Amino acid sequence: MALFVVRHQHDADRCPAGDPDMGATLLNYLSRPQVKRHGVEIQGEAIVQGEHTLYLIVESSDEERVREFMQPFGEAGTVDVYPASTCARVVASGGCAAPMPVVDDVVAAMDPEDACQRAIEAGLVVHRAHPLNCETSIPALIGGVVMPNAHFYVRNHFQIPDLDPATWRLEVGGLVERPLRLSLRDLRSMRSKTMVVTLECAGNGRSMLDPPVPGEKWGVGAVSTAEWTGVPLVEVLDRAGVTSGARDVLFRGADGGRVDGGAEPIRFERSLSLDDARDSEALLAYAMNGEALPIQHGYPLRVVVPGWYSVTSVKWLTDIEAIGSQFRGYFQGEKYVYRWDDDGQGATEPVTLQRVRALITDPGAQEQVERGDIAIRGVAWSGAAPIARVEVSIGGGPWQEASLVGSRNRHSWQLWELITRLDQPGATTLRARAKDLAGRTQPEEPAWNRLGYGNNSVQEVPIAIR
Ligand SMILES: Nc1nc2c(c(=O)[nH]1)N[C@H]1C(S)=C(S)[C@@H](COP(=O)(O)O)O[C@H]1N2
Ligand SMILES: [Mo]
Repeated sequence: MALFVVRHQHDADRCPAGDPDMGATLLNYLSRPQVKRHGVEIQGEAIVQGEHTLYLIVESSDEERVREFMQPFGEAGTVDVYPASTCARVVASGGCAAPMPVVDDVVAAMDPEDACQRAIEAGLVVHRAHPLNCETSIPALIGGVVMPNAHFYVRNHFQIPDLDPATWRLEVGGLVERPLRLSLRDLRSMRSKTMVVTLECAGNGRSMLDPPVPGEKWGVGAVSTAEWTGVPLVEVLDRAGVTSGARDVLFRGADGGRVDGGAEPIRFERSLSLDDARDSEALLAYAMNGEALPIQHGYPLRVVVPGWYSVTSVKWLTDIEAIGSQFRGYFQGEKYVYRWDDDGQGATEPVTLQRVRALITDPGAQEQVERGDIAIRGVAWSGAAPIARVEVSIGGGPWQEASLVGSRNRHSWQLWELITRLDQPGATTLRARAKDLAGRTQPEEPAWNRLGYGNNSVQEVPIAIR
């Protein structure tokens, strides 16, 4: 279906709506079921007050049908038909005049316009329409251990693969005794495990770095928590029998494309050392919050590595390969490494565990708060260890210890709250900081690095007290 904007104008003395009979006939003509018979669907209609001008936004397979449908209006005045597109489509293509983005022909992909439209409708903050990147809006984080799937942040490097579960297979090979080829049904029949796990993008908080660095300009919402169900990675590795020469376990996604102007498209690939693969409790997840994995989160199967920055949690998984050396592909050697120097020439350090961090979810930034008793709430997490304590400072005042709410979950964020009083009207700031059981704390200022990863500096939320 294509989108069109239609404009009809007539002279004041020929206004069909001026005659009650003619007006009624018009309304019937424009009624949804009747319009449908012409192969046209009306999305919106409006008449410009006093201008004798009607605008319609319609969908139809082609312009000819629209013109045919508009014929009675042509008898009363003029009819113009303009091919049109949605805002999501235009932004995804990179401008009003640009054709739809060419998706690298690696795999069948989801329509970028659809993907973007859905994200907008779910209230996600879109940072890039294609490939789709959007963060969870902080007020939406409030009140729950898990994020509903539609509100879970989305981080993509390429187009979103549209995989057919009937033909999709997980290939397990490389340095293994028994290569495997598993269908979704095979995986579903294996021992399953359900875990609540927080995923955080290593670039979360990048927009706070000064001087600014390239990359998606994440606020602090590139983090979410879900209940994941799937097969423990070790089950699959053991079934395949990894041989003693293996060093890394490589995960390959179905998505791919050209990076940095490279001639050949590459696939999205990441690895874990064999030890980390075994010790991390990694899951091959096919369900998210009790539903099949949504397409943008990796349908039909993704890796979920608890505690690690989620670049390692490869979506749309098609291959697991045991390899004899340390993997150094683009997303492991070039990107997702800390470069502490500013010329990019020095040593690098891979992005691994999520750093300890607290977020204030309530009240929200710039919120007006009534003077008196107040509950300040948020979440806190750390890849290395459970959260030991969270403290809150109001207006630069002393740090007050918040209480940790609910169970201490090893791999998901911890809810916390502080009930306190705010007596001074005016503008102030709230800050929250967390410490984990391994003794890790948050820095006051972001630790600048070239690609802007791992910024876990203490968050500051400005509010106004009335
Ligand atoms: N195949 C594939 N897996 C991927 C990515 C990707 O672009 N392709 N992005 C990674 C990054 S950087 C992050 S932060 C998480 C985001 O997961 P989500 O979109 O489900 O929130 O997926 C990871 N897995
Ligand atoms: Mo990420």
